[in-house]
Amino acid sequence: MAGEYRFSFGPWNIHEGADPFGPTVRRSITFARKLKMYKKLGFDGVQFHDDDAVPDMNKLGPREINKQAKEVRKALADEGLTAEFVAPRLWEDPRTIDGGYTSNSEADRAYARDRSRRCIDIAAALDSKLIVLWLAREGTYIREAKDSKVAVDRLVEAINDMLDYNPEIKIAIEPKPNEPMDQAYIPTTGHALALAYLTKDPKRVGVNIETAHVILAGLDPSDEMGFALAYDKLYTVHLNDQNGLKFDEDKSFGAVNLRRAFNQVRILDRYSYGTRGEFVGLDVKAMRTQKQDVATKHLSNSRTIFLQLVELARSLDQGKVEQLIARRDYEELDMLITSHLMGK
Ligand code: 3MF
Ligand code: MG
Repeated sequence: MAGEYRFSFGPWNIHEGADPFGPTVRRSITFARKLKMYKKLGFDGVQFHDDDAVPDMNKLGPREINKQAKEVRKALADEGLTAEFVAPRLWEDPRTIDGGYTSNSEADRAYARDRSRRCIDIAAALDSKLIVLWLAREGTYIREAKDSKVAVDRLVEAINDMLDYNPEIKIAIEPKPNEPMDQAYIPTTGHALALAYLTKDPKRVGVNIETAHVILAGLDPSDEMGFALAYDKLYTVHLNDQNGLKFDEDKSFGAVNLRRAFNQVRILDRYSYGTRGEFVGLDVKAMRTQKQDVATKHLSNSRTIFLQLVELARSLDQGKVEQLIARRDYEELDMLITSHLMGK
């Protein structure tokens, strides 16, 4: 059944290995060289931050931004690749140190909204209609620093501004409960979808669910996906894995908990995820210990695991599952799933 799904990742998923406690351990690979790796690794889609496509965009006017983005579009076409989404990178600028859309400073909020419009321009130039909003610093280190009610009003205002700016785009909010902030304002799928319904065009606002972020919130990734699917709002996913409540690890998909990965694949496959053009997106990092020449295995391995789990989801004896559910024999169902995952 391989080939039914299309996979994507972002250029930041091939990286130099720096962490908060140590410098880079691998050489940088240029964006042009990364593009050449996509197809070989089995990927058709490229996820972008706005400045992955147009570096130094803050120094450029709209015309020059558009010109550079068009060049990237050409480079993608030459490789047979599609731009899946563009995300405004709002968390690195000094003006967004305390959040962009929810900053207490009017001037800084204006910057965040302006940058988001430029991001939308880049998406249009790349022929993508999807904007991902990871609300990195839209939260606080201490409760008293911002007003949480006002923060939500401001998030709605910012999203409305984007929806007005380009009537073609859809926005996928990527919830995450913490890191870099102590508390994020939009920590879960439920928060993101509730926010969507406060905007002026809820039909165009959905979610990007990342496995690790859900685990950090103490929730189950496949249940969060089911929630979004019930609302028809699962615009994309960031599959990876996470070993409990620590820093955001972005491990290879299925590397920590195969059964949890199986259940994500099972719900996606059951509800025909991907058949309306959605990509299976990965957001995975190579281990810091990985050597240069083998530092893309986390990507191809995650894809392989996904496809193997699709086979397992489809070969599960569904009749047996239903029988056991009818009998309420969940102990036996538990055993059936574990045995199936062990190939027994
Ligand atoms: C952070 C993330 C981000 C987002 C990316 C695209 C750097 O935990 O997951 O990756 O996925 O910014 O929105
Ligand atoms: Mg992510």
